[in-house]
Amino acid sequence: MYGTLFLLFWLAFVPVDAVKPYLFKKCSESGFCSRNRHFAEEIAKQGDEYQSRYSVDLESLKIDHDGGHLHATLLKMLNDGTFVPLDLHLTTLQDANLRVQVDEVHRSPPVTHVNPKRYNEAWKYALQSEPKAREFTHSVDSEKITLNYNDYVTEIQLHPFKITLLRNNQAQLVLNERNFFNLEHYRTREEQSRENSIHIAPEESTFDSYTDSFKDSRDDKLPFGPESVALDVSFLGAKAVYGIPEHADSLSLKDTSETEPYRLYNVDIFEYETQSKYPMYGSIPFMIGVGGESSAGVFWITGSDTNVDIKKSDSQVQTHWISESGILDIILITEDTPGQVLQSYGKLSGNSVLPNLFSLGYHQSRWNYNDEEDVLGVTAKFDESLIPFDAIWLDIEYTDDKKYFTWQKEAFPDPDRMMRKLDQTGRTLIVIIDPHLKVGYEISDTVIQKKIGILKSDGSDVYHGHSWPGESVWIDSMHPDAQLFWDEQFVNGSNLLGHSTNGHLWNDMNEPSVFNGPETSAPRDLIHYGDWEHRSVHNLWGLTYHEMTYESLIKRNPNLRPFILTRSFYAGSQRTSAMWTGDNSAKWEYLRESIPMVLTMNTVGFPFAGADLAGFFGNPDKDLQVRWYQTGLWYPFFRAHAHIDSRRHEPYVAGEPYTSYMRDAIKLRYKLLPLYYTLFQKNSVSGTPVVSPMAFEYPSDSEVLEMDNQFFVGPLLVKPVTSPDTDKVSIYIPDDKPYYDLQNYTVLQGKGYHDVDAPLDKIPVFIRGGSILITKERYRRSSKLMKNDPYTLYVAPSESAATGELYFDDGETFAYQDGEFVLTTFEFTGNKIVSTVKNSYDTSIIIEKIVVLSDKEVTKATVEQDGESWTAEIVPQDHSFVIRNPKPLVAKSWTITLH
Ligand code: NBV
Repeated sequence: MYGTLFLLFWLAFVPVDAVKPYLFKKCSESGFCSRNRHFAEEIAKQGDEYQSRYSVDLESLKIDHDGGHLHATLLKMLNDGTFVPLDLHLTTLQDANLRVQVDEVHRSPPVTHVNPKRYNEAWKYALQSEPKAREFTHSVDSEKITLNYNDYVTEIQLHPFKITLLRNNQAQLVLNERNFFNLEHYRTREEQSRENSIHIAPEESTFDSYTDSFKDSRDDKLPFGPESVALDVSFLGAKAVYGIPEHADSLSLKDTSETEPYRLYNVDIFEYETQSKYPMYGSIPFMIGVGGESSAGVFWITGSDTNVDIKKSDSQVQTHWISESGILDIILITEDTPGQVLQSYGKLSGNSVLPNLFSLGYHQSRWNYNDEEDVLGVTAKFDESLIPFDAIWLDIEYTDDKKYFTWQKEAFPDPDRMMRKLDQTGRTLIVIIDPHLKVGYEISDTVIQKKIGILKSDGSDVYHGHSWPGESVWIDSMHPDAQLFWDEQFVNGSNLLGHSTNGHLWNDMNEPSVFNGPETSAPRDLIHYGDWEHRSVHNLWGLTYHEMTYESLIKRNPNLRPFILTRSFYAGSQRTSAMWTGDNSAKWEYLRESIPMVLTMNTVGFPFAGADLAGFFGNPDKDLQVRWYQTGLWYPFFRAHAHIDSRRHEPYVAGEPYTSYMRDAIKLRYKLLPLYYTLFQKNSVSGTPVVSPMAFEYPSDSEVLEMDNQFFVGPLLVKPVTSPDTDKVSIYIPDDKPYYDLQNYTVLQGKGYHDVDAPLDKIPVFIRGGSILITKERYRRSSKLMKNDPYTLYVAPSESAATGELYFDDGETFAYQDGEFVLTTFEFTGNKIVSTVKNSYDTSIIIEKIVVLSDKEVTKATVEQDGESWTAEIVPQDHSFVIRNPKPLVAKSWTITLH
């Protein structure tokens, strides 16, 4: 009786809006994860007594010094003393340190329709091109092989197999230090289950090797049985590790000794929780370790389900990477700073595409704007309320019965006309196209008939499952013919975007989300182009889908930078898309969580990230909404979006004073567009974050390593307010420079914590002394209309000096690749401001105002440009003075002298 009462009580009070844990595998319910954790535990128990089964066969060594390659046989000893040979391949890299690959040499499962090889193509998606090798010299003794190249030394210990990477004679990374390396070689079920089988070591488990006992994946055929690959990597000297999105957790990754590992498996996680290690929509298997004087990166290149365990101690961070299938393919980077590690990562995986400028403005979305009138009505309301915005979004309901590439004719009789009208105020339309294609219309018919969909596990036919439209098939974006078919749907004049140039794309549900599939995704034994099992490409498939859309849009209009938002992503997604953190809730904890999530994306080379403002599920109260706009304006991707059941809450709906506070936040973003664009350009060439964690700016300050509620945007230090009823925040100043309040120019100075006032209308943001901030200040309805607007500079000196940088171009084409851009630096030296143009093109944009944050007495400014000179007026203000209308052309060098 008490039991029943308890159950009723529980049912009544457990929130219904929580993730459904039973849908997702825990490590203990996942064969490969549980087997490898077990293996690690058994080995750890044996300590020094443990005899590793892996050793390098010196006889097999093949070295190509000049080419930068080393091959050797890595022997895996079975119970009877015989060996399974594995191919160990090391490449010393130009843009990083080392690549290590391990594959099975003889793998001969019975011939079926499934590709028998271990999947070895993940790098083709994760990397922008094959990494360049660099030459090395080597020496060998009876215990180890040593490779020398530049400042690097790699030691390969023969038995037990272990690799140590040293830089400047300091060991930074160690592979297999704990002997957790495990590559489950091919063996039949029969061979494995024989009594005293030679294939299963005493320290191994056989749990779910040939079947999957997890309720929703019982049909998984697991044609190759156990095929996991796992390795431990120690970050010596590291105090914190970052990366491996996507998780709704802290920026600094936590120790997992007593919890679930961090799981990387792209899933449609309904109503996700905060501070959790659950898998989410995307995955980037890249981690950076930071500590003291050095930083290191580990890039674990695989497309399959992956779990990462983390163990922290005072002297190091130990990690254990466990993947379901594929070869071992890992790239290691060792540098001084996390910024340099990211730079190397960017050279490998590619940097972010330089965004179309409009996409850095504010986006207004909801599920759904109902028809043309609604779209244009919302646009007009923004204009009436003097709130700028750049893009309006259409979710799945714009289609005819969720058949993508069609329009609901009554609601949207003439999409081309609607886009033309939007274009009149410089606005863009973004429409959703999901990969599930409703069965029974020409698009899905063609996919089925051409067999360019994801195939059933027996390979016979296109797989059918359930999603929003009901029964659906999934286009297989790994298939080259799928690309050709997709191109046709986007061709100029086709049904979706007509002839418009202001239509862009949103790719959702590309994990892929399959309502009736295991863990809300595709069964792992489905088949993709190349006869690869879905199991091995799962995490990278979402990338292939949005890349296919990108290619089609480029073909449609080769000189327009496409904008694509993707929900699922993989390493490399940054090259063609933006991402957002999926279906959050209108609650304070999700506002707080959005910051570490967006920062994490910036630590793995994918800065174009944002979270739905002000929460997807539910209705935000007005304070939360205002605080979310004041936080969201800093996300590289700044979009409001809402669930179909939520009330309308566009910023003009709230009323005063809330609407004004949100308007101020949005206008601040528009004012800062030159900064965001310059930061994106920097990122696109050097991989530096757009929104940068404190730990990346001050890696040797142990105070900031765990900090994920304040950050830098270029020279701006931001501390958003993320709790209700707050009118003060404590901000950490990381150095001795002056920090100028952007609103009133008062100064905070002194390393340490400072309390600052933060009533509801206040956004705590400070310019770091020593910087020049470049802005545009005129109100326009959209970024496109700001194109020729003049600039305003804020000079924030530290010890009478400051510098700044500005990049701009036409904002939408690829002409910048042919040199059509302006890149200029600014330098303030106490009584002069000098602009030095590094690259230029013909434009008449000027500087209309310079605010110098200094109490110095100045009466006159002389401007010199192109051999001419003129004077500009000085207007003194509180804590500053203004140089009014100096009017130099921004695209040519100039000097202003202060008297
Ligand atoms: O397309 C509808 C939604 C979309 O609004 C949201 O942003 C996506 O994350 N979509 C998910 C599918 C249904 C969510 C409950």
